[in-house]
Amino acid sequence: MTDPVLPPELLFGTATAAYQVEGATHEGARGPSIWDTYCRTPGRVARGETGDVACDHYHRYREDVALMADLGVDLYRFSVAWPRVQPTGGGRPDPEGLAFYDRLVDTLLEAGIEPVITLYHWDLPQALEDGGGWRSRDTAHRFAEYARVVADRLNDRVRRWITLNEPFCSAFLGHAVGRHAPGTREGTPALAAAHHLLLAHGLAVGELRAAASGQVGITLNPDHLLPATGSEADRAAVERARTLHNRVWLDPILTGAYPDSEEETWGPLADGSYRAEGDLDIIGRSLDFLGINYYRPIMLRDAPHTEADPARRTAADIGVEQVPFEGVRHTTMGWPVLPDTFTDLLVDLDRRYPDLPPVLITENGSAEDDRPDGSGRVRDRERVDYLRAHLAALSRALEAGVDVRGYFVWSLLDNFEWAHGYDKRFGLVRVDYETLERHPKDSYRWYRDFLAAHRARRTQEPTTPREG
Ligand code: IFM
Repeated sequence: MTDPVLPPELLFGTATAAYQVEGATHEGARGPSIWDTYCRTPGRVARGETGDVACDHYHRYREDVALMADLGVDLYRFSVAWPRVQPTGGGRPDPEGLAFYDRLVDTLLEAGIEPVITLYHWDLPQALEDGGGWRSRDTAHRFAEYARVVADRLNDRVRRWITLNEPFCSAFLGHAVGRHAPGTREGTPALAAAHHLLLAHGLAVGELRAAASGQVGITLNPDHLLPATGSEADRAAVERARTLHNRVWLDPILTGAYPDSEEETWGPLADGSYRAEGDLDIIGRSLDFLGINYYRPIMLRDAPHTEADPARRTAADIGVEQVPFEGVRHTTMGWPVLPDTFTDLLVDLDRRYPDLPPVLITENGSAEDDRPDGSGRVRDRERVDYLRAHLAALSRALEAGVDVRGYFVWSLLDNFEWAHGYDKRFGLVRVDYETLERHPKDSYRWYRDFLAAHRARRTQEPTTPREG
């Protein structure tokens, strides 16, 4: 397969998140986050691994920025660790915590790379969890204050802001499935968490607009959901899952209303007791871009609820079951590689949401079983094929009229893959966790060549300049 040719104005980057790469969890006054606690709870994370050291990006960020400069990316998406900035989730910021992000932003700008900040990539200060966490409305207000602190400090240099990363995971993997921190299995409180995350997003949009002149968006991970059969029951199962995975996020943010499919999905759990008048006006504040993370489709069939009594169900117990895809390659995450579904998802979102803002693909990539050969080289052909095929799929979405402005590979580095620990490797750069040495993989060299050709077209082809 040859490399796809994408419009020269499309921006490219790589992405990481604080808890997955920074390490240095005891540096400065940083407080514990819910992930520090979760990692220390026996049986939660594979092999008992933690983000304590991770890739040591906190100390090695200069080397990582140099790698990105050599790669030739336009953008670097990283997250700010809330407990590094406000150790207990409120009050006076820790100067040492903020200073780290100052240094990182300055180093990026010196290297000609635009910083793109995610304010929340799952590391809630533990002190806030102790007070109810995302189940509590107060956490949304604390988040807005934190957003203001970071924006006041960095808005002179940062032009693109992402409020939350994948609130679906925070709310439902965290409070209903229990596979992410804080690791509980709840009903209505998980739906309250979802609402408060949305409210936190909307309040932060207000703060960012007041403090910063840059662009503001959110990153969601809408799923491309397929029914296992054409039966009425399987199609209804997909619609329930669409509400849980996609609509409960996209509808309030883009249309200012919750979907009418909530009752069919959650019954009495979605009692709305946690919603206040005016919340939807805040949640629906207009955005400059929508971040979308995409990796793989999901196939579903109708299935019995785990719990017969609707009042005792978790918010994830919606009567659906995943069905494996046969005859396709799977990554080491067990995710099927079906790039056409990336086009389908983007086109589908564009049709469903007429007011869809310009899109940034804020994550896309694959975890592979890549190992160095005798000479230390990582020949990760599967990752190159994955990225190439997904870029070709993106190009088809653009041809179909979807307004996509940027694309980020997940991830720059191998890193801490949450409950899976360190053995799921997504990086363009291999990290040797014994020595913390970085070793660019073949996919890094491929992306570098791809970006060089892309940049060359910028100077050759006349483009219509546009914001973004
Ligand atoms: O590593 C994660 C990231 O933190 C959020 N999006 C999905 C990635 C791969 O699972």
